Amino acid sequence: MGAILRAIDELEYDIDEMLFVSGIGCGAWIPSPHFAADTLHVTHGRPIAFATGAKLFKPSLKVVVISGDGDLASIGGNHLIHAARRDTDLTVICANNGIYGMTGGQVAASTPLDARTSTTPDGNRERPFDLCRLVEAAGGTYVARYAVIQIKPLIRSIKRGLEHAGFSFIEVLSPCPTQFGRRNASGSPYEMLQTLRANCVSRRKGEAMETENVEGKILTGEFVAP
Ligand SMILES: Cc1ncc(C[n+]2csc(CCOP(=O)(O)OP(=O)(O)O)c2C)c(N)n1
Ligand SMILES: [Mg+2]
Repeated sequence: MGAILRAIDELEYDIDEMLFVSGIGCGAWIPSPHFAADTLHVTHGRPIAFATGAKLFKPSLKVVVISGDGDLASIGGNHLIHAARRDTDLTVICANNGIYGMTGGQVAASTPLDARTSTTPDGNRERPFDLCRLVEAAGGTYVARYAVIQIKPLIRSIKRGLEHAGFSFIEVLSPCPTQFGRRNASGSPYEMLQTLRANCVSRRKGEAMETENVEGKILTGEFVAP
């Protein structure tokens, strides 16, 4: 929330010319009811569909979708890939905690392999989507990933996404100590952030590293940028 508001402030956008759309989940609470702005808080999995309608109705509106990984990439995955394919002029910010947080910690399409969730008590056996690679393959024209602890690059990236005319997608790694951490011996919320920091490698560095050293790391940075 802080990064998004700072990006809007630094761009000196008029928030009255913006619309924030979210689905259902903890991530979806970021704009609504907290932003003093127009927000649509809609059906689970459908914020991109509502946002597309609003954008078509009033093209001058800056339309920003803010929601969770389950909302945008599990139930809402089809809307995500088709908006990317159409290069619809939206900015989609995905708070990825790798789990369905709000509903009790069920497995999501973004849950890491072997991670324990309430529906995978022995560990997740399904491979997760790499959200950025998915959106890139579908045709997104600005695609980036940062963790919540990479605050300056994250703000810069949100600004680029907002300024980009076309489909921009920013995945924000946002750990959930309550539903993910406590099931996976991830330590305190502070320790989860430290682990995240240790595991993030910039895309450029990652590409130059040996394969075995990149394993288990998360690549961050811009994957598609004009
Ligand atoms: C059509 C429909 N299916 C299922 C649900 C129940 N539901 C609400 S939020 C949610 C998952 C939220 O996960 P995510 O989008 O990752 O958000 P988080 O809470 O993790 O931030 C589910 C399954 C619903 N509200 N509507
Ligand atoms: Mg989630």
